[in-house]
Amino acid sequence: MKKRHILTALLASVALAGAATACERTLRSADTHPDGYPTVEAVKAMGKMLEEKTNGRLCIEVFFGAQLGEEKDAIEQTQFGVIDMARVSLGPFNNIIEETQIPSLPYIFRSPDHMRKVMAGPVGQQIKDAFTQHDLIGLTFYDAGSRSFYNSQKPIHSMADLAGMKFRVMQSDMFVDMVSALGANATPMPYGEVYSSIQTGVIDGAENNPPSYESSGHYEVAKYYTLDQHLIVPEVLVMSKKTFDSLSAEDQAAVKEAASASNAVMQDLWNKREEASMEKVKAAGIEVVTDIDKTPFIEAMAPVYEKYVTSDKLKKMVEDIQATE
Ligand code: GTR
Repeated sequence: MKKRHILTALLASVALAGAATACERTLRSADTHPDGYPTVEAVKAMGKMLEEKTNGRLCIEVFFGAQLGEEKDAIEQTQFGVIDMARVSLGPFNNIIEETQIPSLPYIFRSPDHMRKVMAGPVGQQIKDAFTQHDLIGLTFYDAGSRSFYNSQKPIHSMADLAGMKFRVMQSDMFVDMVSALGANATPMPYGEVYSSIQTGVIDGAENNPPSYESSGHYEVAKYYTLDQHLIVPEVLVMSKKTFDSLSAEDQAAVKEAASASNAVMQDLWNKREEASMEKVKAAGIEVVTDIDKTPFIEAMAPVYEKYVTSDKLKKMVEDIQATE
């Protein structure tokens, strides 16, 4: 290599290193959603606040679109400290942390507002404490609206219409039982496999909130969406305890503050995206069923509560949620 070329290469690598070290330490955060999705943008906003608060000691890079793996794997990698942070649903925690089953119970919350209130209170704290025993720090809970069924076959107007149909659920035994209690069949699978599974007829459909239904493109292959709103599962942003413990007390506090502050950003983006997503899928010709009687759905959930709300501790959590105004 000629001298001039060596110099150019050297300068380029210095420039690159400079860009990378503008921040002393970049935390890697996983998200299954595409760039621009409210959770992705909320964690990016948290990163900006964190960089300011720590004078550039800490930044966050969001690896969106499941670049670091599907949620179950991202959770494990975060527990091991391979990934610093993960923004995931509480659903995939259900089989490993029993407390997370309670806010994941069908029809436990009266509305997304009720969920927000509960998760900002003692029940939310109880869940954060449970994370610590599993090598994770629960930083904040985010909104995920309400989840409803969609499928490629027919409009669902009642529970009877669900009979024998096959739906994908998140990888949580409780959701398998939830779908069975409604008379349908459930297949737990990672989010990234749902589109092709509907397209090829392996499953008839899945269930999710409007922004996920839209951003995943599932509406392209499952055009019947029934707003039965059976689940209001909070999202959570967790940090690896290994990463957290490696930070100074000052930086730990900054992480917690920036995470809480990102909630307002999330809320605003979420409200806008929910509306925009519904408009987009309707414009694409989706048939949305809104006039559904939820009472039989709610009543059908009794065996699920019986199976999963077993100990006094979990019963108390249910009572605390119900008592939250
Ligand atoms: C979305 C949620 C994701 C993921 C996904 C799923 O609503 O935001 O974190 O859990 O659902 O169904 O796998």
